[in-house]
Amino acid sequence: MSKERYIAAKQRWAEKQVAAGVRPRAVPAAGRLPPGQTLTAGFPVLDLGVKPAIPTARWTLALDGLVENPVTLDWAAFHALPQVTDVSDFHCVTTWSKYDCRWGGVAFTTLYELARPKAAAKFVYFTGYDGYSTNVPLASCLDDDVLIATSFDGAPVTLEHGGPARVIIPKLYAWKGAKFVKAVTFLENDKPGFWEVRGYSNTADPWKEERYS
Ligand SMILES: Nc1nc2c(c(=O)[nH]1)N[C@H]1C(S)=C(S)[C@@H](COP(=O)(O)O)O[C@H]1N2
Ligand SMILES: [Mo]
Repeated sequence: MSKERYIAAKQRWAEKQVAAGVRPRAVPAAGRLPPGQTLTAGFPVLDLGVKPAIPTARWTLALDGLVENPVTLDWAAFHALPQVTDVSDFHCVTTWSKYDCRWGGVAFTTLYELARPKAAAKFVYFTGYDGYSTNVPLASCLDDDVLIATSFDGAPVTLEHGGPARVIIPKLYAWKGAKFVKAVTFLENDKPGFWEVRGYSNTADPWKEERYS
């Protein structure tokens, strides 16, 4: 399937969910699995039909927008920053969840301290090498479990799962974490990303079943 047809199909699916009245059940989260989710042992792959193969020698990550210190990190500079690991659960809006994902990389807060966003910056806009984008309030990015991950279960993040580096924001549905991440842009005003302009929720809290808007 072409990229355009694939995206159109996913968009129609989201629109159908809204038209059919698929609404949050507002079931209080009993335990670890958010409402409406099913646990999977595997690790499905979701992308736009494009997997941009960026060799680490050519990889860069830009920290830009409303910041005191705009920087573009290459692979060595990124790895010279403090590295952390965090184990978290992964929730995809298409209803699968995966427990105990062990991600390694750089904490978002480290990049935040490096770039020094101005006081007016309230939102973060992530861009991927595949043209993907997604938006998140800055406050949601400052939790300790938010990483730019370059490893999964002790091995480099594979291309299909968004390598060389991907964003992980465990408390939000997984589309808020850009794979193949290329830029982190700090903004004063919110700017909807790829799926957000196509009917997905702007806020994306799995515990409130904020799937589509
Ligand atoms: N760059 C990019 N990031 C992306 C996507 C994408 O298509 N391109 N898909 C998102 C969606 S919808 C999900 S559920 C997760 C899927 O990650 P996975 O393929 O590792 O399961 O990546 C998110 N990040
Ligand atoms: Mo997704």
